[in-house]
Amino acid sequence: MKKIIHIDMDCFFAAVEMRDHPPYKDVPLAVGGKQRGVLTTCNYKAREYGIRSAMPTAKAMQLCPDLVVVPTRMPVYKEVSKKIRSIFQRYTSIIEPLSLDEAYLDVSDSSFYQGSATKIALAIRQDIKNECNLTASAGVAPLKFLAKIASDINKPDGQYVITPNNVSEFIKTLPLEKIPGVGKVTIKKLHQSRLFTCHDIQQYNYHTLVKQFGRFGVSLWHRSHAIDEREVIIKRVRKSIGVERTLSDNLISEKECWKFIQDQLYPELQKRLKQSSDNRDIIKQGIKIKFADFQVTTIEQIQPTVTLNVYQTLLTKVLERQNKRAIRLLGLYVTLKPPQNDKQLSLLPL
Ligand code: TTP
Ligand code: MG
Repeated sequence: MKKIIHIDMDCFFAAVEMRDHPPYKDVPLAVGGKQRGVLTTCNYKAREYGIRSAMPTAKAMQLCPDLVVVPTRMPVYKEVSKKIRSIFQRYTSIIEPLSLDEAYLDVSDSSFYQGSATKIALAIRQDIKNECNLTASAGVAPLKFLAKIASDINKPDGQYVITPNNVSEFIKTLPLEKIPGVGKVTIKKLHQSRLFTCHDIQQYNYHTLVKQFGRFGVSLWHRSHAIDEREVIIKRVRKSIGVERTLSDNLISEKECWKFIQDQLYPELQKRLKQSSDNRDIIKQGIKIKFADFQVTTIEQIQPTVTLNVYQTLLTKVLERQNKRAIRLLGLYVTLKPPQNDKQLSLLPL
């Protein structure tokens, strides 16, 4: 059995702001927003009012008129992120960062604290506290997805351990929406089939599940039986090459988007493709869009050679999902054929 730790900083951007401006500690605080009108995150005081990441600032202000909104300071967060990764390195070299504030660590072979993952997690959190003056939460489990779920249980500034002996008991009552990758749409469908917990999936007919949910059903069946064979991957195999831009002014019309793609993104993508040392075949062309409310959507088409025309078709199609929302980020990418020895990666995301 592996020993995996998932570490996740508490209200990361907001915590950094409170650390650097102590008066913010006592007020509801959110980060981001003013200009673009959307929040990246907020502190726990603000969460008491129902404020959440990706919420429009106007809505947050309605919920809490005293909310203090400060701009993001990405370079500072990146610096902290580097620092916490250097702390992780003290305990294991098998580290898989998921974002600036989150990582999986495999400590199965670590000799620190007689190999106690619980104590290693405590030590890491203590180091972060001492050296960054910030708090982190941790989850410890024999499987990746359980470690991630566990890190949320005693948040903030806490940790939760699922021992190999406790796995099956823990899984039984686990609500399906807690499984990373199960989103709002899927959960609705699952509930319609009267599937609420992993135990429900265990009792369900495998073939019916796969018929209803396709490949996703297979992954869900695995997770619900406590199967997650994913390793903590130090360096990911590149699955795509792309360029994306957060726009200084949100775009609205298809025409504006198309101009931006033609003039900026497409030439840049071509440059990247030329520079790329990955000499792998292309499978698909795709477009990524982030709307003003932070919802991200992508659209792809199988296409072994990159052409501008295909991007035009995809743009028209993807904007059918716009619903009058402005666009804050546009990206073009291609997906690459995996190298021959690349193992089949799991279907459920991290
Ligand atoms: P999260 O770990 O999702 O959130 P958090 O650390 O703020 O809060 P929690 O205590 O619940 O872990 O995200 C980490 C940081 O990423 C967050 O501080 C801000 C940033 N972020 C965005 O910029 N946009 C987003 O939509 C989200 C969800 C996060
Ligand atoms: Mg976090």
